[in-house]
Amino acid sequence: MESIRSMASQLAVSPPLQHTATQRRKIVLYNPKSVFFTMPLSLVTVASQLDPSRFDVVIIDARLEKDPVSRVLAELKDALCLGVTVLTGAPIRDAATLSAAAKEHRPDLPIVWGGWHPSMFGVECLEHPAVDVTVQGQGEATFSEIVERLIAGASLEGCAGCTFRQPDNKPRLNPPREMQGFQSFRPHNYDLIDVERYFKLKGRRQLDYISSQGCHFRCAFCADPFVYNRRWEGIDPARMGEEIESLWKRFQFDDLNFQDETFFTYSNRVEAIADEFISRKLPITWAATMRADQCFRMTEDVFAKCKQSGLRRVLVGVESGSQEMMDRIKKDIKLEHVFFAAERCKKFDVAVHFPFIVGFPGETDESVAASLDVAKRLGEMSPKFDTPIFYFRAYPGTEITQEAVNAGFSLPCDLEEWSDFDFVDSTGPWVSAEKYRLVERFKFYQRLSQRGSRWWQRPFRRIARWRINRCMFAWPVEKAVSNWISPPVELG
Ligand code: B12
Ligand code: SF4
Repeated sequence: MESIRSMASQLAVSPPLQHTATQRRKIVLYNPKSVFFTMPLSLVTVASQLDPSRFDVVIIDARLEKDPVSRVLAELKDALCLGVTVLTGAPIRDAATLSAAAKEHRPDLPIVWGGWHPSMFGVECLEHPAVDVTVQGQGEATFSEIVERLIAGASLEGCAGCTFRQPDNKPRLNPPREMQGFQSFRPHNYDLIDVERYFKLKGRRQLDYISSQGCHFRCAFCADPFVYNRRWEGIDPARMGEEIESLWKRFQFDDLNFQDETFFTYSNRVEAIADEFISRKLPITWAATMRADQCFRMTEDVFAKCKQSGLRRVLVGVESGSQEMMDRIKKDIKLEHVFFAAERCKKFDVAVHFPFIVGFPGETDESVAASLDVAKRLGEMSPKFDTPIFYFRAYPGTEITQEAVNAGFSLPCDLEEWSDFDFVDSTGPWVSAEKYRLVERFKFYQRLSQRGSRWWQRPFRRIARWRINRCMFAWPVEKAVSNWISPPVELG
């Protein structure tokens, strides 16, 4: 890939295309390559806000295309602008390459980046010579205004929630846009994506849906408090019931996967949503994210209603098995809440993902050991519980990352370095080789003891359980055998 840095030096901005007021406009939106086949809801939400009687929106998802760049270029001929959604890490590289190709093809085309990375690095993203505008935070209203200004040939000066390149190439940061009630936006238009293709790629008829944005909490490892200012906005249950029923009639999905950061924010809202599903007799299951303290505060009756309405699985972030570490990362959850949630989910036969994070800056061996111990105890409670363990990465926009920077840790300094900053198989500098080995072996034996169902794994399951119980991972011959029979997949 051509160096992003060298391209930055050739920076030149062309004025946006001038269009007549009555012409129907085409907008092209791009979702970079990534792992998993979650539907590109970021683009669907932004695009749904544009009046369909005035705009033709084309969403191109790199995950669905053999040659995404050619596909985008073919759509650009008469487009008003190109919008790209950008997460931190590898998606930046794809977004940068695509944007450079688009600009070369249509030098007059305004290119807008939105999403989590440009929300935190609005000015820095403009170092890429092809990027003209970046959007910070919620994108619906900001993008609509950008589009209207492009049609009018007006400057983006004062357009809240975005940063843009001025004619002299200097970035201009506009004031932030006040977060708007999610309810006030148009319903999400799933006609903009090929829903059946996602079902096929996921291997199940599972619809992704977002019912709220933001979060009231303050976890020090999460960027949400920075991007959404601890605000939360959700769609009303009645509207959700109507929307989801009509989506079900069209797509006949059997599972609904809520992508909300904190779906269970208000217990009365969750109860009303469950009532909607029950009264409409929707034959679906659903999954969502829930904090352990939210489960603790929720009455058993409401939880029972959730189960009755199809609740299949929740994701409950534990993060650490050490209360001291939980307090340091401002999780505002007690370990008792975690076990309370586990007992309740077990009682109602609801599956749980309990993710952990190890390797926070300065984390002690005892704290890591406490996390492994809690992961072990939760894993033993139900075959429907799993406890994935991730390593802390200094994602931008978080308090812990800021503390690490203050203590001398250097973050990537440009887009190219941020493109290499990814979660796959990587740890931060706070995890020693020894700690890494311990955690990886724990993960291997826990997986083997809980889910090792292949013929050659079965005899090893008891040994794996014995090892987990005693935390004895020396001479991992089972791991060597496993790697020999079924070599780990290399991520390309
Ligand atoms: C689905 C999802 C994914 C999917 C990606 C889907 C895709 N687009 O390809 C997958 C599973 C691949 C994924 C992976 C990861 N994810 Co993820 N993911 C999510 C999740 C749960 C939902 C995203 C979504 O659809 N949101 C709904 C839409 C409506 O909200 P939105 O994306 O914020 O979009 C709004 C604005 O950002 C803006 N906007 C967004 N795009 C655009 C584009 C334009 C042109 C404009 C104008 C505006 C705009 O407007 C939108 C509407 O208001 C979010 C949490 C969340 N609820 O947002 C985390 C989240 C985005 N993921 C996150 C993380 C940390 C990860 C992982 C590192 C997790 C891990 N440890 O494995 C990986 C790695 C990502 C990578 N580098 O490849 C972080 C953010 C990281 C970051 N700085 O970029 C989030 C916020 C979770 C969190 N709180 O930590 N993820
Ligand atoms: S980790 Fe979850 S609960 Fe904590 S601030 Fe982020 S979104 Fe909110």
